[in-house]
Amino acid sequence: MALRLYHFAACPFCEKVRLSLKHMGLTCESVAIDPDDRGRVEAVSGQRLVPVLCDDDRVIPDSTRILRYLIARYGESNMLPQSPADQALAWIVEDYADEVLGPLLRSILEDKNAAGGPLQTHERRELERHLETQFRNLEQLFSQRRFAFGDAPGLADISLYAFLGCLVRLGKREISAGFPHLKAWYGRMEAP
Ligand SMILES: N[C@@H](CCC(=O)N[C@@H](CS)C(=O)NCC(=O)O)C(=O)O
Repeated sequence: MALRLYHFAACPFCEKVRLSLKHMGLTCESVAIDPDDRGRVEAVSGQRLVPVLCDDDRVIPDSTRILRYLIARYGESNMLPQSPADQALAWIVEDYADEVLGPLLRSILEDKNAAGGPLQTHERRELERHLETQFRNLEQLFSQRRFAFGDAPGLADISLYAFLGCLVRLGKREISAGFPHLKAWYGRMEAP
């Protein structure tokens, strides 16, 4: 096994893979990419998006495909809950983080709408409302559980944390005290 990850720091999809590799106890060579120069990513994978994982001569683009590959190849390593139904839900949360939180947070952080234009006031208000709804749902979840599927973090927590962490770090925003259980979960995820 010789794992190599092409990535850059501010990418939440890359963060999800970095955190998962660490959680699984897998060591990996890091190839830090300049977001404005995709030459090395294109050369190795034939496309420009990061993350890309290489495992010897196998090349895997896309964070979800990478995670599915790592779990299938190297074992679940506490990434997935026990029951098959909960495992399916964990992958559904992973997809939710990519497809709902990802675009929402990106629009808010970059102040751009889906078409790439500047946000109008009413669009910004609508996005903040949508984010508030996500926070309310997550607050309810973590008011009942320490982590998404019990007492230890796994794929679902890592996926949520990778995206919310971008909002906190890049957007310099805090999880509001109005969401105490979500804030406490975030603190548990931050702990080394
Ligand atoms: N579905 C992909 C999305 C990856 C993605 O959008 N990566 C961004 C960085 S966060 C990127 O490389 N964007 C470059 C571009 O859009 O040209 C995944 O899960 O890995």
